[in-house]
Amino acid sequence: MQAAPRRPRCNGSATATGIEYIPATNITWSGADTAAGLLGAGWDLASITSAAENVFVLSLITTTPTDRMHVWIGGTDSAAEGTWTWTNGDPFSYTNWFSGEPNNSGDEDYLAYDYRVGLSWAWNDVPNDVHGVHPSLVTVGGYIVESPVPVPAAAWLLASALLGVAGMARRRKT
Ligand SMILES: [Ca+2]
Ligand SMILES: [Ca+2]
Ligand SMILES: [Ca+2]
Repeated sequence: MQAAPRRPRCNGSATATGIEYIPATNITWSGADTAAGLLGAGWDLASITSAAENVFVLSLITTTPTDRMHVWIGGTDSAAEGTWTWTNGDPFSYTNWFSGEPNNSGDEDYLAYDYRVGLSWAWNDVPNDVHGVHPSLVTVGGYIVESPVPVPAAAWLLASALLGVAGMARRRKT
């Protein structure tokens, strides 16, 4: 029996509590961080602290991804290079970096899901204005926000089931 995630969240509507994907073309990480805080007390950019939460969050991204589309989450190493933290204070333990990331290439202190055709979504450290720095390579599709609210058990059971499928897909690719 797997332990429940420490602070599970629910998938509510855009104005309810939970965990949400918010489309926002080419927004910066700091812009997304500010927008998340404006949703209300307790809202932050999302922390991804388990494989099940990773799968659940990816299921929320409704924008059809193009190669190198990025979606912001709440990780940063801006305070101390190489020491990653979540803006909501969750422990930074689970990770889902692409192979070779984080590379701090040219100074990269902000965390995003990066969609790479043939590899799907994983994490990359990128600049605050990654589209501005790489305008012909990278687009930003939006950001994930989260507030600390219990999630219905059914949502996590579904995420766990999807995780099994994703695990098989990953093994086939490597
Ligand atoms: Ca979280
Ligand atoms: Ca960095
Ligand atoms: Ca990077």
